[in-house]
Order: sequence, then structure tokens, then C-alpha cells
Amino acid sequence: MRPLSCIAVCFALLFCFSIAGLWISKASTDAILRTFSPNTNFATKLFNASSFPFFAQSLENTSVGKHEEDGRRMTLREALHFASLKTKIILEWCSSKASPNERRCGSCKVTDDRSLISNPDTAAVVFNKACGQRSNMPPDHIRRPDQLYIWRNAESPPNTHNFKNIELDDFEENYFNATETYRRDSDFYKPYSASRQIKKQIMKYRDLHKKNKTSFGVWIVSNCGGSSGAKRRMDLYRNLTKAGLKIDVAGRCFHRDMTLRRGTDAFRNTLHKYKFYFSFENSYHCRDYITEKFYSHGLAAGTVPVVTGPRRENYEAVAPPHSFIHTDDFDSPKALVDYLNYLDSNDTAYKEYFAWRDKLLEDDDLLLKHQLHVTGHCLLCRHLHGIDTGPMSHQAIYLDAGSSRDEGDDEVIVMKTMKEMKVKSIKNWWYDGEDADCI
Ligand SMILES: *[C@@H]1O[C@H](CO)[C@@H](O)[C@H](O)[C@H]1NC(C)=O
Ligand SMILES: *[C@@H]1O[C@H](CO)[C@@H](O)[C@H](O)[C@H]1NC(C)=O
Ligand SMILES: *[C@@H]1O[C@H](CO)[C@@H](O)[C@H](O)[C@H]1NC(C)=O
Ligand SMILES: *[C@@H]1O[C@H](CO)[C@@H](O)[C@H](O)[C@H]1NC(C)=O
Ligand SMILES: *[C@@H]1O[C@H](CO)[C@@H](O)[C@H](O)[C@H]1NC(C)=O
Ligand SMILES: CC(=O)N[C@H]1CO[C@H](CO)[C@@H](O)[C@@H]1O
Repeated sequence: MRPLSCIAVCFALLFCFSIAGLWISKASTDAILRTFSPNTNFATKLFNASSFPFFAQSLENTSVGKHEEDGRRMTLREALHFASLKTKIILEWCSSKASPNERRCGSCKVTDDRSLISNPDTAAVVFNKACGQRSNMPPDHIRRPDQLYIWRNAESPPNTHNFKNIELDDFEENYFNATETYRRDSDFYKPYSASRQIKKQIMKYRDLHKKNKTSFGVWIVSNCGGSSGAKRRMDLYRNLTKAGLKIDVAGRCFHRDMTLRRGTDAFRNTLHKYKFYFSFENSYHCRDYITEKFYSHGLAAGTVPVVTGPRRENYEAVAPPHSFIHTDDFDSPKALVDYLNYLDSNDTAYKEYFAWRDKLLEDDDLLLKHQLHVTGHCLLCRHLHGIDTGPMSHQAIYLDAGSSRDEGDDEVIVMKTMKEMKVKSIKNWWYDGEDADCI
């Protein structure tokens, strides 16, 4: 009896194994079929290969791509297709006001559902100023090394400090993997306006500036003394007024609320009647802190922005040539007022501030030279898919996908493994090297 039952058990086991074997080989065969099916391209194969590591080796010499030490070359089109095969999740840990078009970016889903932190597809967790302190961060034991912790900020350093009393000292070294701010040296650059949006607006209003302007200048301001920079710009305005400046003012600081919603066409149509818009930032000499006051109310609305905020070279890095007037360039309030009055009286000189607009059609680089087409979370999304975010040209070309340019011809490197990223000290990164005027 005993040997018989042993044999029975053996047969039963064998049966089970062969069923399992059949099942496994069915899956493998499907995988092979899928992987090698003739109408699949290299990127798809690569993706499927990475899902089935056993077959990855046999693919390493597939002809389309060049084998690199640490990635593979493929065309951008292929790379984006590759990315589209697997959606990654970007988790906003604290409620965010991310613009709606950021809810999806490339092949990333942006969410604020905290329960998704342990989802294997959650590749980045973003912390904005609402997260405040270290104690509001996710519990340490659930952090995965493959998940990037991103420090995001849209306010200037003085306002970061005032806002929620954020104590950046709280964070130990290397806590964050990367930064996402308006500063150009961020890992994921997020300017207040991507040049793509601005260009679209400018194209829409390309001839606005040719219409005769009926008014001189306007300033809309609602934060009058919240920070030293906000106090300073009020002070500057008073000095300019004393020197003879006469402009229209609106906003809470002047108890004249605008009925027009900012950013709308009606709003821009009102602004464009003015020759000058006073784009005064609430922070003085803070690196790269250039907001919609410049991009939207100035450039896009077809006014000449009179700026105070970061230094001239920061504006030059992102603005078209001869497109703005910087208050730092004038020795006294009177000198600035005289210059504005001169431009008001000499239309030829005034119109020179719009010369760049006429070249927009021929010279794509005018607005794009220093600005990326893909910014913020969209840039992050590409990184999460291993698509090299280095050379700017690729990014510009990516967004022009609708145009006649053949974006597929550009090669990018898709990394197999994520490059290690660390921000040694977020406090030093954010505050050090900032001008004394700023802090
Ligand atoms: C791929 O090419 C390398 C170098 O020629 C070779 O050593 C390797 O065996 C090839 N791999 C496969 C799977 O053919
Ligand atoms: C603008 O003003 C000039 C002279 O004041 C006039 O000749 C011209 O027709 C006006 N253009 C428009 C578009 O109103
Ligand atoms: C305004 O003028 C006063 C008096 O000349 C000067 O002390 C102050 O620095 C000026 N403020 C600005 C922002 O230019
Ligand atoms: C007006 O501006 C043009 C261009 O900058 C200049 O050549 C011309 O001399 C100016 N005219 C006067 C009267 O200042
Ligand atoms: C992110 O930072 C953590 C903490 O320093 C580190 O353990 C992890 O390796 C980093 N991840 C990447 C992809 O760089
Ligand atoms: C082109 C192709 O065959 N892609 C397949 C890769 O593998 C996934 C499943 O892992 C399939 O859904 C795709 O169709």
C-alpha cells in the first residue's frame, strides 16, 4: 500500500508541475510572440523585454538602437512610445493647485491620493510648501529607494520663509532627490510660463502692438507689504510718482479691485491698450523669480514690461531681446520717468521694443533659446521613464510634434536604470548664493 500511495503522490505532483510548466511556457510563448511580432518596433520590444528579463539579453543587439554603457539609443519617437507603454504615477503629497493640464503629463498621472504611495507605479512623490515640515512627510519606513522625493516651490526665498515658517533645517542631508522650481538650475525647471504657452498667446495677439495705444502705463498690485520686496516696490512706485510718473493703478493695494479676471482674453485686451505694464515682482534680486506679471501681463498682452525683481541678466536669459525696461538700469526715479516719457513721444523708439515679435515666425529660437518647451512635471515624467532630459533641443522638438518637423529623427538616450539623484542640503540649495537684497 505504501509504495503505491507514494507513486500516486508522485504522479499527482508531476501532473501539477506539468500543468504549471505548460502555463509558464504558454506565458513565455505569448511573450516571445508579442516581443517579436513583426509590426512591433524596437521600443515596444525593449519594454516587453524589460518585463521579461530572461529575454532581454537576446534583444540587446537588436539593430535599431546602439548599445550604450548605461542606456540605449533610440529615436525620440520610439522613446516616447516606449514611455507611453507604462504609466507612472506622480504623487502630490500635500494638496496642490497644479494646473489641470498637469493632471496628466506624457505618460504620467498626477494625483494627490496618498494611498497610492505604496503603488509600485508611483515613481515620484512631490512636496510643496503646503507640506511644511519634516513631520508632515510620509513615514520613513515606507520610503522606497526607487521613488524620487521632489522638493517643489513656486515662491521666492523670502516668501518661503514667511509663508508657513517652513524650517528647512528639519530635513536631514540627502532627504530630497531633486528640486522643481522656477530657478533655472532646478533639476526639473518649472518657470511661471513655459515658452510654448507664451508663444501661443503672442501668436494669437501678434499684431496687437500695431494698434494704436490709448493709454500710457498701468500697474495692478494686491500684495502691498507682505514681504520686504513688496514694501520696496511700493516705495519705488511712490518715488516714481514723486518724479512725475502718472499711471493707472488697480488692485487691492489701491482699493480698486479689478473686475476682469486675470489671465483672460478680456483682461489682456484691456492691458494691451497701455504702452507699459509695470511688472514689479514682490521680491527683489531673487534669482530667476520672474512671474506671470512679466510673461502674461507684459509679453503676452503686448505691452512693454517695466520690470523690477531679479537682476537684468536673469530676464535676459528668458526674455526676447529688447523686450523690457529694467528699473535697475536707471540712476534715479527721474531718469526712468524721463525715459518712459521719451518713448511715449517717440513712437519709432517705442516700437523698437516690439521688433522681436516680427521675427517670431522666422526665428523659432527667439523665445525658445533659453526656455524649455517641456517643464515641471512633464519634464519629471520623462525622467521617470528613463528618457534623457539633458539636451534642450530634444525637448523643444518634442513639443513641436504637431508641426512639420520630424521629431522622430532625433536620437535620445533611454536609461535602463535611473540615475541617482540627491540634494545634499535643501536649505543650502535654496538660500545659499542668493543675493542679500533677496533675503
Ligand atoms: C551582443 O553583442 C555582443 C558584442 O558583439 C556579444 O558579445 C553578445 O553575445 C551579443 N548578445 C546576443 C544575445 O547575441
Ligand atoms: C494710429 O494713429 C495714426 C496717427 O495718429 C493713424 O494714422 C493710424 O491710422 C492709426 N492706426 C490705427 C490702426 O488706428
Ligand atoms: C525712494 O526714495 C527714498 C528717498 O530718496 C530712498 O531712500 C529709497 O531708497 C527709494 N526707494 C526705492 C525703492 O527706490
Ligand atoms: C526717435 O527714435 C529713433 C529710433 O530710436 C531715433 O533714431 C530718433 O532720433 C528719435 N527721434 C527723436 C526726435 O528723438
Ligand atoms: C533618493 O534619495 C534617497 C535618500 O537619500 C536614496 O536612498 C535613493 O537612492 C535616491 N533615489 C534615487 C533614484 O536617486
Ligand atoms: C507590441 C507588443 O506586443 N506589446 C506587448 C508588450 O507586453 C504587454 C504585456 O506585458 C502587451 O500588452 C503588449 O501588447
